[in-house]
Amino acid sequence: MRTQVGIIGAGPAGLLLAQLLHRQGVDSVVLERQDEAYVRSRIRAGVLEPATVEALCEAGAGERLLREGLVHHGIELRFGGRGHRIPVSRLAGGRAITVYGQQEVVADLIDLRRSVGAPLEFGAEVTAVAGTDSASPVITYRTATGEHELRCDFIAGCDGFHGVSRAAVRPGSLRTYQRDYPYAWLGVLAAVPPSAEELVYARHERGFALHSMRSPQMSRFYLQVEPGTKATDWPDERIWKELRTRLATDDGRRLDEGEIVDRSVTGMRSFVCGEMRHGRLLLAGDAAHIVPPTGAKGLNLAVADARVLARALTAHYRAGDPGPLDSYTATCLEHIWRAQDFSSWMTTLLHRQEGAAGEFDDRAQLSRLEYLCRSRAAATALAENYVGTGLLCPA
Ligand code: FAS
Ligand code: PHB
Repeated sequence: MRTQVGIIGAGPAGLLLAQLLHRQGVDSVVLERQDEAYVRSRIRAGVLEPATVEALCEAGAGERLLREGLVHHGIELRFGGRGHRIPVSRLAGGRAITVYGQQEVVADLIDLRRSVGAPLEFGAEVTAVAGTDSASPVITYRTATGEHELRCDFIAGCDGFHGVSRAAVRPGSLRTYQRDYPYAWLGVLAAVPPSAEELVYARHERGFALHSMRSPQMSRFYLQVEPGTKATDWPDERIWKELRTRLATDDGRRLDEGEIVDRSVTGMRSFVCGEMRHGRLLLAGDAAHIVPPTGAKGLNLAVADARVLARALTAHYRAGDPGPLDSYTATCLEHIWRAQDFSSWMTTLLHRQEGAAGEFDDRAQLSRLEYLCRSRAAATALAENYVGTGLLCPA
């Protein structure tokens, strides 16, 4: 087979890139190793920045999102038994976040890909990428019917942090930046109406907790846990007891419980590739960077990369302009590092750290939280970063 752009991975980055290219008349093939049911059911992110909503609408995948997404204008910081609302929209020029599960975004993009009849192959595991320094790189992949080759003009590595595309880059030629964190997140999806109207980020001496949601009927929670924790270490009763403790307020706000339908543990790291273009191989999304989920940036970064890459490949094919591809990394790194810094800041602001330095960090954390609730300037900086600084897509 041959196509213009071979896309590895049917996550948000790969699927959105494929659709944006399709709308510009650029052909692509999406290869995904998991089966469709697995991809559609994966529970991950939940908060969309305005730029992400705009990109999905631009791609033609915004109808259900605009109908079912929950628009939020603020978040709550909870510490010392009290809640403090940050009026995000009022501080960030009226921009709001939209709560809409990543699995819904992915489902909408898969349905759209099917509706335009463009190639999307599940159960197609890419095993090798070759010739990326040539004008005709080759993807080798395996399906139930055997091994196949896909020749392309370009390969988009949208295969996540553990994919094959970054691994295909010549060893030693990739500058990377990494920061690890001494904690992880236990994510919980529960069939119970949210007990809060907006997201609640709680800093508690026993650890961080987050009350998010997916719909008026489904709540999403996270608990800071030790690295290496298994989801099976946390039976329902232990989860609810810990959430009640960490989300408790002096005025006794209620936390409704319900059936837990999913639980999983996610590690925490910050990671950036210093170069996202390697000849005819372009990395996008988690294949190029990872953020700790506290800042709700992972999905939004993947969308931002796909938008930049779609415009760069379109400039190459439609105008013969190599400029946007040449500046692909520099353009993306601007929003990537802003999101990295914010995600790291939100993470250390709210998570409990053990050990001697922990006591100093505790006092400094509390001071930072109190300052955020007193200072309009500090709260504005949080709000601007939370909705996305729009460096990439000026109004
Ligand atoms: P993805 O990982 O979504 O997609 C990559 C795709 O490539 C996958 O479908 C994979 O199966 C496929 N693939 C990999 N290797 C392949 C191969 N060899 N051949 C073919 N296909 C291959 N972000 C937030 O903002 N908030 C959150 O709360 C949050 N929670 C998360 C929880 C978990 C468990 C994980 C893993 C991530 C979470 N994230 C969160 C981050 C997440 O949302 C990512 O940022 C987002 O999925 C990135 O999208 P993609 O870059 O498309 O990568
Ligand atoms: C989620 O709902 O999955 C979510 C929300 C906000 C975050 C992280 C995750 O900061």
